[in-house]
Amino acid sequence: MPDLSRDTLVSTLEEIALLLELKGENPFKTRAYRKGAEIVQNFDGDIVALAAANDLKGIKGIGEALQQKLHELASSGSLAYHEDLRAEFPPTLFELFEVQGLGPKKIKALYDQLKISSVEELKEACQGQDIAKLSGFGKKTVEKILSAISNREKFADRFRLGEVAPLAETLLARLRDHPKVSRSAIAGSYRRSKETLHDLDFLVATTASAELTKFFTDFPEVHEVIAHGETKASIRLENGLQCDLRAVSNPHFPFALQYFTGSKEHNVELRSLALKKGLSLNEYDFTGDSEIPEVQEEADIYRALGLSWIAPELRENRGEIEAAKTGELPKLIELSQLKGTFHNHTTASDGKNTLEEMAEAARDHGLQYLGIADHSKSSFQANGLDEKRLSEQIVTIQKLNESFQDFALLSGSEVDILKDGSLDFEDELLGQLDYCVASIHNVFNLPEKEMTTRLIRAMENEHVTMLGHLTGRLLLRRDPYAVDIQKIIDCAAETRTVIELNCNPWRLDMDWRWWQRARDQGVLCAINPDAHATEQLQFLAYGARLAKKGWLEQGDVINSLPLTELQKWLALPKSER
Ligand code: DGT
Ligand code: CA
Ligand code: CA
Ligand code: ZN
Repeated sequence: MPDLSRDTLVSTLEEIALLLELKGENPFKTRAYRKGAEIVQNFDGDIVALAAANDLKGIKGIGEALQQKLHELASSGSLAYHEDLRAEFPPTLFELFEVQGLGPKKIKALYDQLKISSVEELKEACQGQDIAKLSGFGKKTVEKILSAISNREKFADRFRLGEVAPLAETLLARLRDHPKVSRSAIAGSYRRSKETLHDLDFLVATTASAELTKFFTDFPEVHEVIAHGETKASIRLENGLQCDLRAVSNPHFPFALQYFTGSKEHNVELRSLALKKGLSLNEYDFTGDSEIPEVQEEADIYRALGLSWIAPELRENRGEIEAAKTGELPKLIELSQLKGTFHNHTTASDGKNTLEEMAEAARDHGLQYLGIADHSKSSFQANGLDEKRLSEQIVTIQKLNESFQDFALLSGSEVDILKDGSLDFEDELLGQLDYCVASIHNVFNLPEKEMTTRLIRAMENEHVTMLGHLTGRLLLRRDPYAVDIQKIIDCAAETRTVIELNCNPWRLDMDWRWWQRARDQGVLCAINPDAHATEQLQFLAYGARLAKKGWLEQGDVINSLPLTELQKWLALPKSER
């Protein structure tokens, strides 16, 4: 079954409604699709599975025609009716759908009245006078559209780590398994675990480079061959991602791996260190007047320069070379050291799996505890729990826990931080939980000062164990909201509030660039997948990678504690943690 989300069903129906509207079709028909989208959005249950099983009969507001279309979409991953409709419009029109803040009404006005059917045309219009004639396009709106367009340009050629990782590993395995490849790796920003990437830099050691570049450009995923030479090739995949391959000899491999892992800034420092030792370092080898060190693997290069091997995540020229000189590199946290997690959802709010299913998946992952933090009542769009449902969940979890050995579910809540910094539940109820994650899910547009005060007020609550997804950013999609992160770190240190490293590949929030500082101030990190389905527990791997990038060690990460120690820690008042 195609891996298709509720969002896809909803956006497809909405798009159909809009296209019918643009065509000037009967408004009843349009309304039926729009209503359908709304019903699918709010349906209490696994609507995707029901649609795939053609089991939508009896759902009010979804007629037979719509049932069939949803079934086709959910079971095959596409819908012929939708594709045909799209084909009636210039393909560039659909770019407009990707501009943040541009809803169906506005797109229709632009298309009908100004004949705008591409982002390029929209940009021109926004810079000129014409657009002011349309109702609903005041100065502020136009500014917002222009900034959304510039965001789109900025992000156009980047990809989220989690979006490329599965494919990257598949392609790497294919190269590794080639009989004429002795070593292989993905270098570049992928190896450094950057949160977003421009391209993938594959590297192989081989004696048959021409055969390998051909093998690479013949991959079935290739959309376009950008360059194809004897030892180098570049391809673009169907999803737009560029992949480079360099084929080198086995002795050159460690040098190429070091060089193409980057970062550029790290390499500049390293080369100047080499020069001081009378060695010149490039992507092939060491040269120079000094004795040439023997190099079998990457660590030998660092050792030759008087450094311990530096984990790729740290190679951003943020003090790692100095630390490697003095033997003060951190002993980085490992995925295998995580014993549990706190921020996870179930079908009680907007998750896809039940408590039992989530618990089973967590045990399969080898975790000792799984924290359940479903949404609170203000997040009604996510079916947040009210006081009664949360109290019931606490009891259910207690009962379930009686059936486990060496494993426990923890009762938590992802409680909404309201606009003024107060919480969505009273202290009395929060006090009955094992812990609580406090997050912002609405009113994102406060000025920085107010937003910071809002978060600080939440942290000052004794029951707030940790802050969830600190800045609300969605990588390559939505900017972080305005917040003074240094002040938040100060307050976290003072109030002993943990800060989450949200591992959802869209978030990876708090940003890795802040963790070193937070750790220095004694702030603890919780690596949380924010799992909305059992398979999303795998996001922990991205969290571990980004935690490394933030220089974190086992002792900085609260969910590296084994269950019994964690329970003792949770039982302490915040001031003693
Ligand atoms: P990105 O933009 O996500 O692909 O980031 P990277 O770091 O993967 O950048 P990329 O693919 O352009 O190059 C991979 C590595 O190769 C880079 O991190 C360092 C090295 N490199 C590439 N070009 C240069 C250069 O002109 N000078 C130096 N020193 N290093 C370079
Ligand atoms: Ca790259
Ligand atoms: Ca590259
Ligand atoms: Zn959340």
